[in-house]
Amino acid sequence: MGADYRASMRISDVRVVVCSPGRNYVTLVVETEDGIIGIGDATLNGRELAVAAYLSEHLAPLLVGRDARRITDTWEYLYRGSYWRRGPVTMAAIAAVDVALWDILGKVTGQPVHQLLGGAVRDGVMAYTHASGRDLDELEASFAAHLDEGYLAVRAQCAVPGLDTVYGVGARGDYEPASGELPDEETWETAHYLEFVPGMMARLRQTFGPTVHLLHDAHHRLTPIEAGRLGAALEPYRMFWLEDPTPAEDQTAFRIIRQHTTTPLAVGEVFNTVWDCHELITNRWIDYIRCAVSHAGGITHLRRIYALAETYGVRTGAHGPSDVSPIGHAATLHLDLAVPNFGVQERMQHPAGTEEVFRTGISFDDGYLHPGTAPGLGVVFDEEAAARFPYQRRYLPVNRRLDGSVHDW
Ligand code: EZ4
Ligand code: CO
Repeated sequence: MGADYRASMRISDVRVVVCSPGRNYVTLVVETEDGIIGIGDATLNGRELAVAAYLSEHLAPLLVGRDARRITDTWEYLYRGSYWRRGPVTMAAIAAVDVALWDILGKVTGQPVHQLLGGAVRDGVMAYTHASGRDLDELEASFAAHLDEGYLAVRAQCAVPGLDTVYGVGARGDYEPASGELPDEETWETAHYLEFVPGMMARLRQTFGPTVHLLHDAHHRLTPIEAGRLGAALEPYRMFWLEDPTPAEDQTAFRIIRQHTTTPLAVGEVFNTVWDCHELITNRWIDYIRCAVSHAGGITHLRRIYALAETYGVRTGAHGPSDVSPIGHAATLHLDLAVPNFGVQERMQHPAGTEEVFRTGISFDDGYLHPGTAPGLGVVFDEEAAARFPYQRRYLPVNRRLDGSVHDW
C-alpha cells in the first residue's frame, strides 16, 4: 500500500526534464509534500521546448500548493482557466499534469491506474507494430519478422517507385521520422503512391493469409476522392484500417471518403481535444479514433473522447509511436485495458538508451501488451540517468512534390 490516502496531498514541487536517450522526451515530475512522485509525458515531436516552457513558465506556478487528488478540477482549471484553449502545445502540457496526478493517485491508493478507471475489461491489449521495406521483398521480410515476434496486427509501409524517400521507410531498419538539426525533406507524388499501394496489400494478403490484421498509414496526403478510390481498391484485402487518409483538420472530408468505400478508417494522432473529432464520431465517418494520451489532454480528457466514441460504435486505436514516451505508453495501456470500445494499440519500439531512463513494467506476450500491476502507472523515471542525455534539436521531415511544392507530411 502507498501512503495514507487522508494525508495531506499538496503539490510541493514541479520539474520539467528534457532528455534525449536516443530521441527527445519531455517529462513532468510532480512531487507532493509527503514525497510521492508522479510523472507525465509532455513530448511533442520537433516542438519539445515549447511544451517544456509552457509547463515550467505557465503551469508549474499554478500547481504548487494544489491538492494532487483533485484531478478533474485541476484539468478544468488549466483548460478553461487559461482562456486560450486547445492546440498541441497546451494540450500536451495539460496531459502531462493530468497523467502525473493519476500516477500519484495510484501510488497513494496502492492501485494500478487501470484499477482506478474501473478495472480491466480485458486481459491484454492487442498491439500492432510497423513493418517497412525499401521494396516489397524487404517489406515482406520485415512483416514476417513481426509475426514471428507474436504480433497479430502489423502496419505495412513501403518505398514507392519513382519517389526517393517516403514516410514510414528508413534507409535501413527502423524508421524514426524526427532526425536532423534541420528538417529532412521527403518526396511525394500521389499518383505514384496510388498506383503502387493496392498491389503491395494484395501481395501481403496473399503471402500471410486471411487472419493477420493488416494496417496502412496514408499519413494525411490524399484528397477525399483519392482516399475513396484507394479505400475501394483495398477492399479485397480486408484491411483492419486505412489510417489518416486526408489532412486531419478537415472533418467533413471523411463524409466523402465514406461514400466511396467500406475500408475501415482511422484518424486522430494529431488531434488534441474532442472538438477535433466530434463530427467524425457523431456522424460515424470513422471506425477508429487515434488520439494519444500525451497529446489529447491526458487520461481525463481522452476517456471522455473514448466515451463519446463508444456511443457511436467507434473503437479506439491509440497512437503509440516512439515520440510517446514510455510514460505516455503506460498511461495509454492503462486506459486501453479499462475501456469497452478498445480496438487496437500502436506500438513502436523506443530507441536503445530509452530503458536507461524509463523503466516500465510493460510486457508483451502473444500479440498483447500489459502495463503491469504496480501502483500508479508502473514507470520509474531515473532523473540522474536523464541528465546524462541532454536535449538535441530535431525536426520532423517536410514533404515536397516532384515539382518542389510543399505537400502535407
Ligand atoms: O508520424 O509520431 O502512426 N504513426 C505515425 C507516426 C507519426 C509521428 C509524428 O511525430 O504516423 O510515425
Ligand atoms: Co500515423
